Amino acid sequence: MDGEAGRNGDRIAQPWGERTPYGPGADWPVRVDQQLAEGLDERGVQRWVRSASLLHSNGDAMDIAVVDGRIAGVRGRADDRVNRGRLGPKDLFGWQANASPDRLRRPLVRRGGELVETDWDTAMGRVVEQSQRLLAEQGPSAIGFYTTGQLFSEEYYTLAAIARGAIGTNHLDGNTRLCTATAAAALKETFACDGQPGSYTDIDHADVIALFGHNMAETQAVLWMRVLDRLHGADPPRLVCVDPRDTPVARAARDSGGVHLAPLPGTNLALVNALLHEIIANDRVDHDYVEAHTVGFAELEKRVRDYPPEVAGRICGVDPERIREAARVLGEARRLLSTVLQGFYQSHQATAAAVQVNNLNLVRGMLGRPGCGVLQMNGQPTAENTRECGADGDLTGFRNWNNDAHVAELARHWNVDPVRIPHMAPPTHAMQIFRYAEQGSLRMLWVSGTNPAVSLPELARIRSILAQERLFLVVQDIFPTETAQLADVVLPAATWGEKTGVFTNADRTVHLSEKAVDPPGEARPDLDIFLDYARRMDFRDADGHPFPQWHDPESAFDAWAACSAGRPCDYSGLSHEVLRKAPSGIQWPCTAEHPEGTERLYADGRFRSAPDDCEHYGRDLVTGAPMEETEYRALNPDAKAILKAAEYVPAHERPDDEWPFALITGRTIYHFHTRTKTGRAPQLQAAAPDVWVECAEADARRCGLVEGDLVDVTTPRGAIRARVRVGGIREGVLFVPFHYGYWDTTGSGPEEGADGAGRAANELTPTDWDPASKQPLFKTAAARLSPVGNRGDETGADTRDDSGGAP
Ligand SMILES: Nc1nc2c(c(=O)[nH]1)N[C@H]1C(S)=C(S)[C@@H](COP(=O)(O)OP(=O)(O)OC[C@H]3O[C@@H](n4cnc5c(=O)[nH]c(N)nc54)[C@H](O)[C@@H]3O)O[C@H]1N2
Ligand SMILES: Nc1nc2c(c(=O)[nH]1)N[C@H]1C(S)=C(S)[C@@H](COP(=O)(O)OP(=O)(O)OC[C@H]3O[C@@H](n4cnc5c(=O)[nH]c(N)nc54)[C@H](O)[C@@H]3O)O[C@H]1N2
Ligand SMILES: [Mo]
Repeated sequence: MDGEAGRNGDRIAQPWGERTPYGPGADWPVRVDQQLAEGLDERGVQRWVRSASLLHSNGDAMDIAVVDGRIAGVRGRADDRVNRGRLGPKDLFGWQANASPDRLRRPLVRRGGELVETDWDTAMGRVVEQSQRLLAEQGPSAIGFYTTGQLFSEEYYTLAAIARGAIGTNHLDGNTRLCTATAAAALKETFACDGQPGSYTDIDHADVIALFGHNMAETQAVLWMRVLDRLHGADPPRLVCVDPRDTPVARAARDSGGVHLAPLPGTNLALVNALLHEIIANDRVDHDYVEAHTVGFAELEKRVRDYPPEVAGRICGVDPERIREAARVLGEARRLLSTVLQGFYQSHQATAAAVQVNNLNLVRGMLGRPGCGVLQMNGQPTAENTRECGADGDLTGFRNWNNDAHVAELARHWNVDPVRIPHMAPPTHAMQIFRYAEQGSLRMLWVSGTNPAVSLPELARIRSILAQERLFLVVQDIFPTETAQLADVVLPAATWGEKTGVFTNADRTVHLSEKAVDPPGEARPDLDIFLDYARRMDFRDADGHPFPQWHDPESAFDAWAACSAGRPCDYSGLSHEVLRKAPSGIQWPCTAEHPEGTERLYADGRFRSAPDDCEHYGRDLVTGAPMEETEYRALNPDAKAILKAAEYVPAHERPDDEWPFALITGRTIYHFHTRTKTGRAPQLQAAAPDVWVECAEADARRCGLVEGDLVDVTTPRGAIRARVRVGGIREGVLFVPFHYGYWDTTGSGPEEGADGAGRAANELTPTDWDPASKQPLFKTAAARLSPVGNRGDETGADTRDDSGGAP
């Protein structure tokens, strides 16, 4: 399928394609990427249907090619502000998974221990019967929902209304807890409200771009193309990269005259505190900005005094001179763009460390102007919408669950009694929902659009929770996943390209994704499934009308837009029709007064942090203890940004004699998560067919290992077997990609890792989370490496040696 049908060369070997250099302040040139089915050329395409990318949070606008009612390829949209026509490898090839022969086509129910096909009436009948029984016997707390960052706004808004407004359970969260909970928490701590301050166009203007625990080259390939094009153009920016691995970002940072810092995993906070120490000690502070727009500077100054580069250098295992050098680059920046992602978010002091990045930009006065911004990144395509719509631990519309006026306002939108909406305690976070299921108080769990039997930590425990007899497990997915195997009822969903809805990327750009083809078999859009459940449950609003009051994507969107009006994530200027006609995606807030949307938040130095307006009163960053309303009023009466400081504390699990390595986990450019889609796209699967473990050359030598050797990686939770990749990581650290579960994506059935052993990284990870955001620690564990004594062969495509497009 590559070659003729794809423009722009072999995008497996050259993931970022050709360079289109540009200089500061110029428009990013257009480059249209396209991939069509083998033998098809453009003239054969019958229809192009508008959509955007679905295998990351970048929001690349694309059109879906349709031939004879089937998806036959994709093309980037030249007009769009996000990608100017470009697509990454996952989007160029991933669409093939839609037509995979093992898509779920009919509902399944468990009968005599086996999952068997059935009709919708039978499957939904079981779900309704269980719900009604549990509501009668135990009340709403017996029921929980665990959803995703991969559905559409309309679907999340509906699910939130059903869970909180109709059932009245507090147990609703998204896999966004594993993903962007810390992004949201860090924004809430600094700005007292979620909402991405920066814009992707900041890349066009920045003279320094700092990436904190963010392997943008592999995880937001199109945004990285934008950075590469700046690096190849006139007056290029310098990069700062903070990552224990030698990623393409790290290499580009060194080549740009910037700095790569490779701290020991779990020491980010000490490192950023030292950067702040240097910036304050050398008076690189914008005192006017700090004075006019922030509170908390004195405390921050005092706190970071304890972190001179020598101290942080010892904690992080980094040369203090490198820390000084990085602080100089950040301190001399005229336009500083900072980005943060999982290397910071999936750690024990996640929120504390991510907040210090906000502090860096605030003390330098670098916010709300072109090139000056913070991107507390998202990961999943619609994680932003999960948060906005409140299908996670947030109240719909960035409302404050702890503010009765906000709850009442939401109740008015839904036309339900405010007491029905749980708000006496913070919404239950996902790790706690699983704990309740383990302990037996939660008896029904409805999982939609996520595969926790591969993606949650400590899988042996997760499997035993999900497999319990007493837990009624509903799984709504498009494939027979590891999680679906454990379900009592499996509901077959339609997915991207088969249903219509709205989604929003990491820089608040809203796109409409339209239905291009019919879903397979009896599969139905998630929205239809949720609404069908509501009707069968006969939920009613205060006037006795069926609740939710909406019935299709368009009416659901309009209800959501109305509910968001006046809140920071204001969609009131948007509709399906507006988005269908707009040449490009539009950034919220978008209102009648600002129909073009809003490029940057807080450009006027005004925040949504007034005590009556804010989404959250904040927490103690070290313990996670929530602040009271009165404390918040005293701290921030004038709606400023908050500079919050925190001391470094070591991770709970650190390497020792028995477990000598620090284990981190993450991603490769070719796969998305548990590979349910990318594992079914032949080019992507061939590029990275099986799990591997990355280790430093010195460590390999010490263990007597060479490239391709088979090893067991063991932690106190479990073991996996993988082939060794040597190099590209700091000594003492191991990296395992988390994409590989046991279910075969190419045929249909169980498949195991090299040599028959387990291969999911989460067999190894601990049940532990950041106290503020409650995000699990996928990047902190202590591990052991033992050779299996079987000399290996190839480990698959290797992005380390890929210089395609690298500067
Ligand atoms: N190809 C691809 N792209 C994706 C996805 C995918 O599965 N595949 N998933 C999407 C989603 S949902 C997400 S959330 C994003 C995630 O995007 P990223 O956060 O960029 O991806 P990760 O590989 O999880 O982690 C980033 C880096 O953190 C580093 N790291 C590990 N521990 C530490 C530490 O203690 N400190 C520091 N400073 N760095 C550390 C790792 O070495 C890794 O290079 O990607 C999105 N895009
Ligand atoms: N060790 C380790 N673990 C991690 C991470 C890590 O870095 N390391 N990262 C974490 C992060 S950031 C994330 S985001 C999670 C991701 O973890 P998951 O959410 O479990 O990963 P996915 O494979 O994306 O699961 C999405 C599921 O939804 C299904 N699906 C796709 N489209 C639709 C649809 O339209 N409707 C429905 N109903 N289903 C659909 C897919 O088939 C798939 O089974 O993993 C987390 N786990
Ligand atoms: Mo994520």
